[in-house]
Amino acid sequence: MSYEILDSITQAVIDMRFEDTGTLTRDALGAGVGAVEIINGALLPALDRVGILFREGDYFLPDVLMSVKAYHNSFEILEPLLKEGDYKARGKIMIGTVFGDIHDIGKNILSALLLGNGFEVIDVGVDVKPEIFLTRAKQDMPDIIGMSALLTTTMPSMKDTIDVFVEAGLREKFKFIIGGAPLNQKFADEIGADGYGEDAQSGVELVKRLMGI
Ligand code: B12
Repeated sequence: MSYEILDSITQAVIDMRFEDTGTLTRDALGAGVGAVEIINGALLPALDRVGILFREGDYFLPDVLMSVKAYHNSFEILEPLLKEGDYKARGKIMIGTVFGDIHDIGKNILSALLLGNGFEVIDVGVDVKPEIFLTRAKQDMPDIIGMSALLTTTMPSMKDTIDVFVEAGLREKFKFIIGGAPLNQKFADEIGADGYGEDAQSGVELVKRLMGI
């Protein structure tokens, strides 16, 4: 039963039926399917499929945007449920999408899962210049700074950001973690990041490891 509902949500996102995604998500929750299960079992596979349709030229940007809107109609119902975890903050995580890049879906999922796991999250948004990461970090003093990039052309901005902290003599005050589809551990090692998470769940586990939890 739950698999059928998850498949229906996946298909509704792919088909850009943004009103249906909200209704189906509520139905799934009513049937006892968990928020994380809906994200991992329905929403993420849907976006993967949309990505393939886009790459293969079957979908154009407006189609992708409408699918993302359909995704949001589901995710905004799930997000508050993810935040209902233990609220005693276990650490402060700053997260942003790097300069030149406006992809924020992965970043938002990681933020929501971190909140759900009891971390305080400071989301500095998208298209964040290295200097802004530095200014905000000095202001909010997070334990960990997470950077997201979805474009190969914006990956170098991750190194630029770490370099700005090195130049300011503040590199050792913070741990840096990175993620996003084009990245890997090798790239993280090359730019001197403290860790790489291939998906939001591994991002949460990485954060816990770095915090010694
Ligand atoms: C949705 C989307 C868009 C939307 C973004 C909407 C939004 N609000 O984010 C829109 C339509 C705006 C868009 C625009 C563009 N896009 Co786009 N987009 C996508 C698409 C289809 C899905 C991306 C996505 O959200 N995936 C789902 C999320 C959940 O995955 P994720 O971000 O990787 O995150 C997961 C992990 O990586 C990890 N993670 C992510 N961040 C972090 C951070 C940390 C710290 C950690 C630990 C983990 C972590 O956890 C997440 C959950 O598991 C991809 C194709 C694809 N399948 O990847 C193309 C894609 C990324 N886009 C692409 C391109 C080229 C563009 C444009 C340049 C297109 C254009 N010509 O205008 C613009 C760029 C705009 C800009 N300056 O950023 C290319 C990139 C190619 C490349 N090699 O660089 C892709 C791969 C499509 C393709 N096959 O060509 N895009």
